[in-house]
Amino acid sequence: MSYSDKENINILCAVLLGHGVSHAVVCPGSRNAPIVHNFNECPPMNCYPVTDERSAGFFALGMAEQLGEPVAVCVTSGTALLDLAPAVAEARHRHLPLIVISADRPMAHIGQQMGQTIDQPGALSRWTLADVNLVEPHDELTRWHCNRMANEALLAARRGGPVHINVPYDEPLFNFTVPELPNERIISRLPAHVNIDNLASHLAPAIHAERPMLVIGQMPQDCVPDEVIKKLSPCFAVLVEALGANGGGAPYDEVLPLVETNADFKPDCVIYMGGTLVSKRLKAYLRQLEGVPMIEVSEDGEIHDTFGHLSQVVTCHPTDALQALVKLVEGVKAAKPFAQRWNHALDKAKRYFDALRPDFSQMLAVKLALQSVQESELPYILHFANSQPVRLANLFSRRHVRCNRGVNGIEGTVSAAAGCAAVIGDHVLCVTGDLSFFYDQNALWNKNLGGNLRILLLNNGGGGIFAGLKGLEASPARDNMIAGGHATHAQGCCDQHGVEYRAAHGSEDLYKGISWLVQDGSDRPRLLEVVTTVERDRRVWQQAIESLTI
Ligand SMILES: Cc1ncc(C[n+]2csc(CCOP(=O)(O)OP(=O)(O)O)c2C)c(N)n1
Ligand SMILES: [Mg+2]
Repeated sequence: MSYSDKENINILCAVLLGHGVSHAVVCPGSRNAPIVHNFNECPPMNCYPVTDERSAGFFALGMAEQLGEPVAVCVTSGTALLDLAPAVAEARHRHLPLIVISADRPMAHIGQQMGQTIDQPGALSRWTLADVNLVEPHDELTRWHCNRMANEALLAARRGGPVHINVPYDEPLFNFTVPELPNERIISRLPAHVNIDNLASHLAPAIHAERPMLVIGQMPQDCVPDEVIKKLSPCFAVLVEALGANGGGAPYDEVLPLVETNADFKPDCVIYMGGTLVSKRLKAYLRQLEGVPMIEVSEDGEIHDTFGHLSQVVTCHPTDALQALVKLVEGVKAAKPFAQRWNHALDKAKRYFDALRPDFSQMLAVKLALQSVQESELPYILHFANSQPVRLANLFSRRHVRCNRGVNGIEGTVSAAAGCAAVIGDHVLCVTGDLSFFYDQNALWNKNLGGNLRILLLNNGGGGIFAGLKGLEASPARDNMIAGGHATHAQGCCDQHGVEYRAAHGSEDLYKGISWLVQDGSDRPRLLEVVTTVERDRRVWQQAIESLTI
């Protein structure tokens, strides 16, 4: 084994390994070649080559989400770094530990027409938790500085979010002559002990309220198990979407229009925790409630006044808060009628969607796919794209769903699912709309893909979500310009990348296609393209919602 002769690279590698980082997505380039060379030489480091940096960022994000560990993504100098911006923004809003490592040229070359040179330090600082520039050390002080900054960045990533480590160095780049990595100091940070009784005392006002509501936003898998919801439901109306709960949540966005003018459903205290909510309607409903105390559980103590009436922030991890709430509920003798009313309505809506038999449409495709996953012997993780797929998940999923919901981008869904699939033996089902899929088709241009990645492509020829925006139908620009209407299909790109492909144009193809998609038996990814139209999807959706009663 021999490493680069660049001291800053070797210090960084030693510190990364010391902090337990063992997964690195590596992108091509000559400036970052010595870093990639080093990673490849370090036995504990698993390297995943991905060419398109935009996809690489989301691939790393999907890995970090699955592993619950920081994952590095290493890029060359210039625009390669900027191509990571969408994934870095998503990681920031989802609190996912992404370590961006960019190779750089000496500062003196910036703006001097030297090629592939931009001002890199701090280029993504609007979204990163730490930004460090590891200039080449030349004495003990600069070596200490380099070590300390690398440690700072990695500790910041463990707080939950992206960090940027910029590494400038001069040529020659390819001297691989150092036999060992340096023995570097590793700084650790230990968590403070959490006192559940103390937390319970902060959250007690909710339990004394007559009509307490618990709203849970996006949460990592396994943070909100079914037992917790069951234990809380005698006291709280628990509103959680498929992105939050292990059991997939409940379709409260559809229940809300049926109850929002009924005072019996109005909460008198709201506790909110987790990330973003898909439901715009709930946000609007809670925003117009006056005088209702609202308590946010926020891991880092930051304020998210999502409903406009935040009265208190409790700083702790949501799972600790849930534990404290369960303890409080255990001490309550009688169930609260408000909670029963809400939870009954939510259960009824769930049963309605479970029993629904929609016509051929993206809705039928999602329902069948989820049913098939539920019945499958294979363990499955679900990744849904933004726009209508994630909304369909909220109607039909009875298990946790992942989604790039931090910033709601339509890019990077397939890449994130692929990253997850690369670090897990389980199968991953990625459900995506057509614009999301074609945007991210370079996710398939990836050597790390195997047979555990399955993609359900809902191709309705454009952004179907725009057909539901009231007033937009008056614009002649809607279909072609605003909704990105197109006639593209996925067979070509699947063939090109060795992805097994089938299409479904009607119910019969769909039933067969879904069972082919979900079953075992391939070492290549599979993709089922369900071909519908925006109008069909909209009609089926409307019919389904209109018949819901509670
Ligand atoms: C990067 C990015 N560009 C544009 C948008 C705006 N946008 C939101 S949903 C959507 C349409 C998505 O279409 P598709 O993936 O086909 O899903 P459908 O609406 O048909 O279900 C667009 C363009 C976005 N969220 N992110
Ligand atoms: Mg579409």
